[in-house]
Amino acid sequence: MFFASLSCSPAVFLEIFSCSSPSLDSLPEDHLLSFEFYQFSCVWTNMDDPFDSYPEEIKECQQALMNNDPAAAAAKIQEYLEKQKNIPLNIAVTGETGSGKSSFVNAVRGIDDEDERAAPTGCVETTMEVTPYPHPKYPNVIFWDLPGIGTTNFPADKYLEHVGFEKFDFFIIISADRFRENDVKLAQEIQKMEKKFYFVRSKIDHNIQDEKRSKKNFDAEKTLTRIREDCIQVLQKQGIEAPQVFLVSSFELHLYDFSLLHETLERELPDHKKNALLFAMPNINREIIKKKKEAFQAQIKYYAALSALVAGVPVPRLSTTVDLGMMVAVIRKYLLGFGLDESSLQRLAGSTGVPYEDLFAVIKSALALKQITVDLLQKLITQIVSTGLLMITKEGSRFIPLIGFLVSVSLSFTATYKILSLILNELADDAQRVFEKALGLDMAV
Ligand SMILES: Nc1nc2c(ncn2[C@@H]2O[C@H](COP(=O)(O)OP(=O)(O)OP(=O)(O)O)[C@@H](O)[C@H]2O)c(=O)[nH]1
Ligand SMILES: [Mg+2]
Repeated sequence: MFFASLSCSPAVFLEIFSCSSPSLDSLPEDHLLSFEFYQFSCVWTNMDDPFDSYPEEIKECQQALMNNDPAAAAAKIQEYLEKQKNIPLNIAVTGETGSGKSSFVNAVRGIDDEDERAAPTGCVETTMEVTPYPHPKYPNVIFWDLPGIGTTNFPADKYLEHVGFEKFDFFIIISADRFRENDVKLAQEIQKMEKKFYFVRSKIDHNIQDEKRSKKNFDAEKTLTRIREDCIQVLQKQGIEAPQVFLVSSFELHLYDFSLLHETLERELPDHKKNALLFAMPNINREIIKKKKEAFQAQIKYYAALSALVAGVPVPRLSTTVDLGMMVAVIRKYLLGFGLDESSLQRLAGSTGVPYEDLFAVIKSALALKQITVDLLQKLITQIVSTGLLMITKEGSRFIPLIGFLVSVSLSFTATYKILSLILNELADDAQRVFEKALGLDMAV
């Protein structure tokens, strides 16, 4: 039985496992905990985690522990993580023909227009059907390329029925010029359906280039402000109260208002959908990379708990077992999220014109761009332990540990937590360096 080998009762274990603010002072003296386990309980219960959207699984997990059933507790955590991964996000992209809908759908998904998964683009390719384009790395996030309202000849209300508006989390209405009557009617109808909409003024790179060519005293900020204000005024005149307009170039998402668009969407989405949006965003600024890292970090306690609850394998020099297979899967997610896989880096080199070798040269982690295997990870962990970066044993033995399972649970939890955090930090740093190199922001290096 799970608690049979513990020197404290299930109730005490759960008190530590689930209390909102565990404190050493408040623990009964006859149940002295090892420092490691104290850390385990603190991290598990006390971390500020804005991404927790399925706390009921976690409650069920605690219940399973109460029933002396670690396998069921682990299954509940798995279920929670699986649900997190599959939270659907459906984004409708609409606007008049030629406005740049399909290009936007491709750019946000980090896909070249020539890619076989790309939405067809060009002067003569007209989007005629409602077409879903799942994100290549996060298929739960789907961008829907919609035919322009003018293309269908439906009035706004019938148009919304035609495209199946219920399934969309929000609408992006794109125009390459001032917004027209059709855009406004559509927005008003979307509002009636109690859905959100955002205006994207596309091809802003064109305007900037034109202005640069024609004006002696060219000022990019002034030009952008003028275009933004003009769009807002036109929309207000036609009856949209406080239109949210974002100036975007699908060829240069890191410039202009795309970051602002992401921030706004993130702010206005329900909490449990924020992560789905974040992971689907390309790494176009430092803030997005930082937020992805925080979101990954917030999940580590669950993986560490899983590792502690299931039988892992011993790693040389680590004096505890960890679930290496699970860790491999998690690290692969980090590589994808940060674009530190081979194909993402190739594509980044292609789209920025910075040679692949130059991007490769700023990467320091031994795991970036690798095919992650259990073997590779095991070697790396052994290396980390021998360099003294990870002192699980020493820290554990400095304190009076509880005997038996509790110690192994706490050590496994702590080891997994520390290893994943260490790897995540390194990969996030690599992602920042690659981003800076790609955009030529690394002059000081
Ligand atoms: N310079 C520039 N050109 C863009 C941008 N977005 C789209 N384009 C170009 O505009 C043209 C039309 O883009 P599409 O993405 O096919 O437009 P669409 O709204 O899907 O068009 P339809 O499917 O015909 O309704 C293409 O030649 C794109 O390359 C942009 O941000 N900047
Ligand atoms: Mg199109």
